[in-house]
Parts: sequence; C-alpha cells; structure tokens
Amino acid sequence: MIVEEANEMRKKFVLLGDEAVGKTSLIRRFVTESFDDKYISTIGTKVTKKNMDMRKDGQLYSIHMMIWDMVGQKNFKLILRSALKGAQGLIMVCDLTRRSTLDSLMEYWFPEVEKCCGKIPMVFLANKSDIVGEAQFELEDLEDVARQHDALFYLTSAKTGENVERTFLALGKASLGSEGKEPQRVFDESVDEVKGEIHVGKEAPLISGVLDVIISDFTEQWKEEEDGMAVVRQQAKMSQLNIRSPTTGQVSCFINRLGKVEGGFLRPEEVAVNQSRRMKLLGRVSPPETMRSF
Ligand code: G3D
Ligand code: MG
Repeated sequence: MIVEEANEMRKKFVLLGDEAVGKTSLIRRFVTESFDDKYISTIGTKVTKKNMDMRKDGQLYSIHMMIWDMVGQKNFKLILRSALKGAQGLIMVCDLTRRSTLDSLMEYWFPEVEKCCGKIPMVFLANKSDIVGEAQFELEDLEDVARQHDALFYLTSAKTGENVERTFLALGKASLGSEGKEPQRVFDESVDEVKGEIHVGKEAPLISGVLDVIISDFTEQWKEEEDGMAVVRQQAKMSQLNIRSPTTGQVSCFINRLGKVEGGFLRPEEVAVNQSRRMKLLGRVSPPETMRSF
C-alpha cells in the first residue's frame, strides 16, 4: 500500500469582530464540536490548536492551526497588534442579528488590520444564522463587504455548526502558498503611538486602553506570550475583573496581583517600578461623571 505523505504546515489564524458576535463559540464548535450558551468574556487572547487535513491542487496538506481568539472590546490595540503579528489568515466575524457589528468590521476592525498586515487571506462571517427571524441585514450586505477585500464569506452558526468547518477549510486553503513570503510586519510606529497616547497624551485615556497597556507590558516579559496571557486570565479572574466595564478598584487589585506574580521572577526594585508605572497610568483615567466635582 502506498501511503501518501502530507505536507505539514503551521498556520496562525486570528478571529476578529465586536464582542458577543460568537468568536469564542465558533472556535469551540470547530475544535470540540460543541456549543455552550454561557457567555464568558474573552480576556486578552486565547490560542487553541487544531489539525486539519486538506487537499489543494492534488497535494495533501496537514495543517496545524493555531487559532487566536481575541477580546472583542475595541480599545485593546496593543493586544490586537501582537495577535496580528505573523497572522496568516483572518476570520472577520459579525452577528447577523446586529447590523452595527457588520459596520464595525469596516469602520474599526479592518482599518486596524490594515495598519499592521499586508494582504492577508480573510473570510467574512455573519454568525447566528440559526436565528434568521431576527436578521438585521442580508447575505448580500456581507458579500459587498467581502468583495471589497477579495475575501470569501459565509453565514455561520456556532449553535448548529452550519459552515463552521467549511470556514476553516476555506481559510486553510487560501493560506496555502504564502509560505516563504515575508512575515507580516507590525509597524512599531503604530505601537509607539498607542503607548504614547495612553502614557502622556493630552486626553485622559479610557480604562480599557490602560488595561491594554498593562496586560501587554506584563505578557511581553514572557518567552511565550501565551503563557503570560494564561497568568493574566487567572489573575483577572481572581481580581473579579469585568473586562466589559472594568472599575478602577478591580484594575488596581489586578495590578497588585500581577506584581505578586512578578515577585517570583523579578527583583523587588523592578516589581516596584512596574507597580508604580501601572498605578500612575490608572491614575490618568478620568473619573466617572458622578465623581467629578464641578
Ligand atoms: P464573542 O467571543 O465574540 O464575544 P461568544 O462571543 O462566542 O462568547 O458568544 C456571545 C453570545 O452569543 C453567547 O450567548 C453565545 O452563546 C451566543 N452565540 C454565539 N454563536 C451563536 C450562534 O451561532 N447562534 C446563537 N443563537 N447564539 C450564538 P449569551 O446569551 O451567553 O450572551
Ligand atoms: Mg469571546
């Protein structure tokens, strides 16, 4: 018997789109063939691996997919930059029952991608096709957006599994052939710009922007960023950090917890410097309206 040898490839794919469109559910459906309707906000990024075999131009490929789930809130620009670094395919997700999530792909997510990636294979999804009765736009609207970017598009449901495997198969195939090309580059200027605005910008930063800087500067110290992110998730949970609307109290507890972890591998002076830099950033956040004195 002749056993056909598959070409082994590693590919990094990233899912982007507003919160609650179904990114985490789509990954769960693809990887574990299950659906869970409990909402757990994604903090930072989470990487899941899955292998998939496919055939293109008569050749068999075995693709080791590293699938990056992204926080859906819009102000985490540094975390987004680092997730996009080296990405070889993107899944741009919106929710068929909320028109604003489609607009946001064009107005926020794609412009962010453009700042750091060159031309990259993309698939556009309108998820939650199982609740068509509440659809706020049509497949043609998604098609318009996808065509502008030369991309494929599907209606999906993480709940029923419709088109989920097909999406990853299509992206896998589209990403083949890019091997050996220059890796995508994240522009340092745009990273510096984001950091500068938070650290010394004229405007008081949003608390999510501050969290973005804190999480990035913590994970940058780890050899494998994903290991740092696992610690972030754990400490965020213990600080009862609500990533959708964090309070200064929660963030301050989170900063202290990160400091305790750093105590395990940094000198006390270094831990103190990090703590004070992060607390200073938190101090720049403007207080809620009700707390301001006029
Ligand atoms: P996100 O990772 O993009 O933020 P999630 O989104 O995967 O966490 O999903 C957000 C909510 O949408 C969850 O519901 C989830 O169950 C639901 N959802 C995701 N995909 C589908 C789908 O295909 N069909 C339906 N009907 N619901 C879906 P809750 O209610 O917990 O907020
Ligand atoms: Mg999520």
